[in-house]
Amino acid sequence: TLKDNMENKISLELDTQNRVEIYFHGATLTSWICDNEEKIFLSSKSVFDNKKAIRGGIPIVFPNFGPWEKGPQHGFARIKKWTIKDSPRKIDDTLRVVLSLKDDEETRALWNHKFELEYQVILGVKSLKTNLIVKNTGSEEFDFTALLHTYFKVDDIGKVSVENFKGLNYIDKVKNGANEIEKREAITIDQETDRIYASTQNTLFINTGNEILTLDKNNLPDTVVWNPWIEKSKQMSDFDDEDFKRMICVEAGKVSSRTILKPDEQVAMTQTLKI
Ligand code: TA6
Repeated sequence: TLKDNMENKISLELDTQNRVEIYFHGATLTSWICDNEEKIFLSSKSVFDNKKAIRGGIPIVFPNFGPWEKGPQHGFARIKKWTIKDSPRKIDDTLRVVLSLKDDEETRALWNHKFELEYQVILGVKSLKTNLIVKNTGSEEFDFTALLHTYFKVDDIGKVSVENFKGLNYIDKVKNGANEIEKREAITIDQETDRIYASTQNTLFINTGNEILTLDKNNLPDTVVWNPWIEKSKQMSDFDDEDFKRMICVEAGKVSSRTILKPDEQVAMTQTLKI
């Protein structure tokens, strides 16, 4: 049921043990309580000024992953105000809300295309599905990259491992974009890590130290693994110096190649998190 529908965010409560919180700013899901436990990391220093991207949660990266010449890095979707397209509704044993973002003068000034984004958030018992649909509502084709920049909450990064990447190519942004191959069964984090794995499996396993969280994805072929570690944490004003110990980003995306949409075409990209 829709609870405390404030002007900045909505909370969806499936039952007392399972609920999510979504800010209209960037349609940023900032909390996923599952079996009464928070699974998503949100920085205690995150700025909620409806300007800066929220530090944590699941920021939506569109129409560009990474730096670009048309505005802030990672595009404008995560810093625009989204609206409710379909109010929260019970569907079988899940609760679903749909949010949307359409082009406006501000976005067209940065990136001159007409689009509609639809973001379906579907909360189930022990699962959270997020489906991002990109529609080209204009008269010319455009291309984009997109990604769900999910911050997972962990107790101790030293106990975390991420699996199912062995043998895959990755771009190592910590080594000036060097092209490497993952040799490990399990990715562990003991230094700044910022890697773009291409053509990854559609099922990934995140061992948070407490449990194995499964990330199933569809039409999100790439996966970014990021932890800022010590130095980068100090450089982020909206992130505690010690917060690198309490989070890991495993980000399902479509970023290794640009997706082209012709007029009236659309594409859906889905991530389902399960305990
Ligand atoms: O997803 C990893 C990354 O691209 C890192 O390089 C780092 O920049 C991170 O995103 C956070 O970016 P942000 O713009 O949210 O500070």
